[in-house]
Amino acid sequence: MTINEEEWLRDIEKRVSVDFFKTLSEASLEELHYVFSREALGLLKNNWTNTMHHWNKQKAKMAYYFSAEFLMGRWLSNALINMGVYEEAGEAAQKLGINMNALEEAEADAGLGNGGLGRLAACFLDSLATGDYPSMGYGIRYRYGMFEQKIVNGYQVEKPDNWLEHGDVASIHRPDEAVEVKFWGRVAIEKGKDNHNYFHLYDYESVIAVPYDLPVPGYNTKTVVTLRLWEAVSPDGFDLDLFQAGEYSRAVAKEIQAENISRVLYPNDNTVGGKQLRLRQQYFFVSAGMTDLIRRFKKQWGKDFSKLPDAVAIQLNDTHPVVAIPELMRILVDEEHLNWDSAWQICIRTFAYTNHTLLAEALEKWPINIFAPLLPRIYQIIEEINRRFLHYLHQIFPGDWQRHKEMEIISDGVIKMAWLAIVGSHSINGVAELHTNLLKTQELRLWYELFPDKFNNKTNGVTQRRWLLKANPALSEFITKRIGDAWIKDLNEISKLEAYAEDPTAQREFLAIKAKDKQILAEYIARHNNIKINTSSIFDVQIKRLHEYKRQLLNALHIIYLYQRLKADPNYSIVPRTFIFGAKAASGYHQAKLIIRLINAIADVVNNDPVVSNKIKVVFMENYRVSLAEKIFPAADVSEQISTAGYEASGTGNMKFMMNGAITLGTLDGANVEILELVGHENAFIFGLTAEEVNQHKMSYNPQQLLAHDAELSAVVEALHDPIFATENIHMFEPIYQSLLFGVDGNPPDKYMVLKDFRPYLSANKKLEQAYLDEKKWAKMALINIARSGKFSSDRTIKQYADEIWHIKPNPQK
Ligand code: B1H
Repeated sequence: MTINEEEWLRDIEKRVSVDFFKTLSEASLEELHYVFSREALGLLKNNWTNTMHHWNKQKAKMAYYFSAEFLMGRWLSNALINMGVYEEAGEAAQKLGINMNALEEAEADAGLGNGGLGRLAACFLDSLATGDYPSMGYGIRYRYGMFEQKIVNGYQVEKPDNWLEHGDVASIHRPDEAVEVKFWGRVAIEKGKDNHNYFHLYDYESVIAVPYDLPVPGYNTKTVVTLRLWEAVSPDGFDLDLFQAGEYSRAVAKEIQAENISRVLYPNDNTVGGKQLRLRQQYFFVSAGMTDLIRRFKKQWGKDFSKLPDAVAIQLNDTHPVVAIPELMRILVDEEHLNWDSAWQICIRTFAYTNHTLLAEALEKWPINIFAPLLPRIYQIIEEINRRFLHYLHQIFPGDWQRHKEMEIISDGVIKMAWLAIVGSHSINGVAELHTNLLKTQELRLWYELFPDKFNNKTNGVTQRRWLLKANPALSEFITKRIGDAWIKDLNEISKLEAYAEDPTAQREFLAIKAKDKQILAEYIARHNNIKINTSSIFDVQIKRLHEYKRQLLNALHIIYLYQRLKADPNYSIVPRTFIFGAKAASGYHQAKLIIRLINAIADVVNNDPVVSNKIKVVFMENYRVSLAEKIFPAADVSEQISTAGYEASGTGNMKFMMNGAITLGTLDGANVEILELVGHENAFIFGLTAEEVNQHKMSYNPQQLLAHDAELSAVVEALHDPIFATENIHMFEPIYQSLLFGVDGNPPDKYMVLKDFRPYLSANKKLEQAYLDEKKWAKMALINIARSGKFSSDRTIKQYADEIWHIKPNPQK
């Protein structure tokens, strides 16, 4: 694709005038960004409509990705890059006296997700479009996304994320395609002429789901995939009579109730809150999406629903959209009058479920007393699914009551959404080899015994187009100069870079690029944190959600250790290091928030100590998000992936670091295991307990005993009570101290084995420092990591989903 610069400039000027009644010089950066984005939309308009027409005409089998989260980040630059007009658009902007960078910075992130799970969905859309796969995403258009994080006196403070403040830059509002979603009400049974029972809902409350379509253009292809996000609106606005009577709050109460459904993203990562509004969100977008895709199916196939599994594949991103299974049953049985057995076979063949976590607190279990009144017919259907399933189980394992009890979909007053997902799908996948194996042998062992053929692995991936090509232009150019640009669409090509791993020119050039990227980040940190950092120090980075299992605390305790050593002996030999953190804690997760406070306390002490601050610095970067991540990954030397083994299902940041030439300092957890398999122990720093050892130690581990034999570690832990760090009062970090030594909230002491892994972590850190001193060796390690990162493209992941689960084929327009 190319753009006609003159035309483009004229259009921009016209749009500014028509949309904002301003001249170019009067327009704000946000307004200019808006018109640029709408202009970019205009560029892909034909490809977009033709993509859908083409697939419709061909009756191509479609994959639908249902997800409560799509963490898209910014749209404009990636769209321009994928369309191949980024440079031309930049030049056009320059002619208007606007810097493309400044324009980009005016765009708010679409932060409609929490972390890895939501970002994975966004990477998948990029890979689906680039791979020409007939597909679509369905989700929720949250009015407020992931909260904005401020750090005030070292504490996290949350502000609403008003991402639509300056308008919706890239999506198309389609009220004419709105659908109705029904909540509450009662179920009526009617005998039909055929003597069958027919069910329908009455006295229900309607909410209207209005779609907004966001185009995701593929790289160097005409394919444009649609992400359809639903907004909730009230069917009849507000109550005019009450309003006339002066009862303003009551007049709008119903409207607000409806709109609350898509008001805000729940900021929980790897935990569930069990709130009724969350269930309303789930059913809302799932029901709207199902209605929408059935409508599309019928246009092509009429009422021949036996064709549904050949026309449609639905991927359920974790259990959040699992009500889709009983919802499809409801549509097929109640509305389309199929018999139960045929409908059920269609369901199983249509759905596939991805599990993203082994954490118990993330498993969704809906209390019947919340679920049944809100979705009475859906509840009945789940009861029937459960009844039939137990009957089946009884035939396979007669008399094995213990097993039946553990596998019941409804028991102890709750509905187990993961069980429903497994029973109602033909595919269940984990997101990394280790994770899938743990599912099979532990968490889902009974299910694996029952349905071994349903289980499979799909190791996660990330799109190299955002995380390398866009985020790190200098490194991208370095790569393309040597091996050509085929890696942009086929990351396996990047293995050709390995020929340069020992090439002195390549090594020197790589180090120069890394130095430059570090300089850029250092300037950002100087501006935002007012901290001056040493750009030749090791940039050691841990950026991810804050969770105890991810063990930011281990990293923090290591810094306290270094501080104490340096204080005791100013000549203690250490390679200068900058510890960089970025993390949001769920608003209700007190322990996680306190760890943020601790990191900031350590930063204050370390950065202001005249001796220590020459050797180490600590930076906590506020409001970690996709656009900030794009600035950090290129500048990293070290990738901290230090979760307690067995807890991080996969991780995807680990892959982004690898592509950008950072070396993994990590445990044998999630996809780290697969990174290690590829690069070997010579090119990664691996330490700590294995998942198996973590399990074995669970019963016997006693951190107090461990501290009794380790005076240095003991001093590190005691620092939590030291007024040097605990400046407000010496008890401020008591909950962290308690959790390490005694356990809190019914958890065992040091549940995540931070202290157990401390010494091994220390040794790995020492080795890493030594390796860093040898520049050439380090450059070689980094280049090998980049060259072997091909596996971790989401293009590979999507191809596996397409070939092995969805059975769909690339289908580009001619
Ligand atoms: C992951 C979640 C998650 N796993 C519940 N589970 C949520 C669970 O709002 N909720 O209720 C939100 C998110 N997120 C992550 O998925 C894993 O921890 C990562 O290891 C993995 O890389 C990522 C993508 O598979």
